[in-house]
Amino acid sequence: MSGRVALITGVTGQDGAYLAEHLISLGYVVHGIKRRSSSFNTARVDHLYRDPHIGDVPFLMHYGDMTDSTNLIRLVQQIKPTEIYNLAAQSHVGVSFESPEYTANADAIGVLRLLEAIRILGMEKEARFYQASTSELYGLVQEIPQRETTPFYPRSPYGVAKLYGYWITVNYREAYGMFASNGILFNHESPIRGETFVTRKITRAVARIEVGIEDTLYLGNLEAKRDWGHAKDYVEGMHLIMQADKPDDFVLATGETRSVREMVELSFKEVGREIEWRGKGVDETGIDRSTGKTVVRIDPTYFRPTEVDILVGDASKANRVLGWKPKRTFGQLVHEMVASDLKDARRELSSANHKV
Ligand code: NDP
Ligand code: GDR
Repeated sequence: MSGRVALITGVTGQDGAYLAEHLISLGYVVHGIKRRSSSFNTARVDHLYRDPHIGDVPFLMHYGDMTDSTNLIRLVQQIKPTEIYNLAAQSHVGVSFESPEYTANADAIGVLRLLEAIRILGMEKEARFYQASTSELYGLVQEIPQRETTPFYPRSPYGVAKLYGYWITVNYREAYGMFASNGILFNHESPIRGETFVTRKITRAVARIEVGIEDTLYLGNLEAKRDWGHAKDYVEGMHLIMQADKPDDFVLATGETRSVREMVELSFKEVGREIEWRGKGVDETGIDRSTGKTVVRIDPTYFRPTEVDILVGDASKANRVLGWKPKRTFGQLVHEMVASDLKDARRELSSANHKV
């Protein structure tokens, strides 16, 4: 279908990159907002880029920032998107305890800025709006599994900022009749997941230990449980949320939960290593059975002042209304992530050997 123009904030992130790819494959023209940086920050979307000087291209990028209202207004005015996906955020829960004010500015007020841009330009009926809401809204356990009706109890500055983003999206839908929807997405991962989120941190360390670049993986809370899905499945869900007959809020999740400890064990298993746990608390270690070497240690700096113990989502509403369900299994996800990190680690090792 022609005439479909998407604007994605946070296009340089994991979800932004997969979503841009998905929308381009569906025939959209995709505009992405990237932040100015002193070094390159577009690695995840470079393969989508074509030189606009050579004619019409389906993917364009613009400088912008969620903390800059005038910039957002100007971009929405220029691009005239039919669908806006607001994925930009300071998305690291741990970092939000270090930078709570910035997190609130980008993740809470940033949502308001974008909604106001649509309203100021009188585009309430032209542009659909998607807000990247999160299972972190549930925080302290109120109900298992968590669904759209489960009460929120965020446990971090990130979660609290996202709570504002969720409700201001609902409010603009009710107050101004906008097509504004929340996707309440549970954790989703992939080979291009940021290196400091726990799944990628684990698969990357496993690969680097396997090829001999590193010897120890340092982690925080091993007992936290998460509902981990594959990011590619979730960006398809985002698009379906925007094609629904009416705006609404949807949980996207797999319905399965696993601990960080299980994630560690499974990832090492991918390279043929079995982990045995010894000690307790911060003295706990993970030993590689075949070599007797310590490969996992606890570092208290990775513990959070307030933790979310367990997340497991019920996505039956998304399945019923949108026909969405995840296609990829957790086992496939871990396999894909370890394989990709092994490739990177081997490449790094061989380029280091060439330099010697
Ligand atoms: P990433 O951290 O990979 O990407 C975040 C994106 O936002 C990056 O493009 C980043 O730019 C950009 N960004 C950050 N701050 C600003 C700012 N002030 N102005 C403009 N852009 C900014 O996150 P994900 O792709 O994993 O997640 C996408 C969204 O979904 C986020 O809002 C996240 O909070 C939310 N979410 C994610 C889940 C997950 O499991 N992945 C689950 C539920 C919700 P740069 O590349 O320059 O850093
Ligand atoms: P999360 O993801 O906080 O769920 O937020 P993350 O992978 O950071 O943490 C998951 C769990 O692992 C525990 N953990 C560690 N986490 C990190 N990052 N590093 C460690 O060394 C470590 N050790 C243990 C954490 O304490 C936590 O319990 C992600 C983000 O993508 C959010 O933007 C998104 O909204 C939610 O998922 C759903």
